[in-house]
Amino acid sequence: MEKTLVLVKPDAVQRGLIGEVTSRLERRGLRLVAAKFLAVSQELAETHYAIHKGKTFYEPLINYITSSPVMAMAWEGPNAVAAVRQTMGATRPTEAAPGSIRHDFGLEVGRNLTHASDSVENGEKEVALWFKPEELVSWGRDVDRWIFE
Ligand code: IDP
Ligand code: MG
Repeated sequence: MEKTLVLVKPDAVQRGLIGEVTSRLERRGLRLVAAKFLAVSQELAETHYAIHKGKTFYEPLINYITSSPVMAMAWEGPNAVAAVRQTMGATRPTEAAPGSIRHDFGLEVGRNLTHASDSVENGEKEVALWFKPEELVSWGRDVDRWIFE
């Protein structure tokens, strides 16, 4: 089953939106497989955002993600990567579709509330970066057959 990493970033945690983000993903039909609340270390932040090293927003981005705790979660489902990116909305809140989290709660790209893996490959890599294998819970829901075809 396709897996994706979600981070409820520091701004969303500070604003009391962990439940909102989690609720939207549950309502969508995705299945939670792992979750932890943590203060992100400099090292984890730099590894997670390595692809952005050298960009103008890299340092502010590292400061942002390490500024306050985050809620890290792994979710799974058919097309989980695309579904979760859609629920989050475009990177810039003013370009995010109405009804998406970044549209509904955000204004600025540097305070855009959430992270979601952008490809199936990165979903696997990021889930492995943030969670140990034994932290991933393999389980079934009675309702799965009414959500997964
Ligand atoms: P994504 O989170 O939608 O995948 P990326 O392009 O991978 O977006 O950028 C990672 C994060 O870096 C964004 O979510 C946002 O927090 C931040 N970011 C991206 N572009 C800018 C920018 O131009 N200014 C400030 N922060 C940015
Ligand atoms: Mg990205």
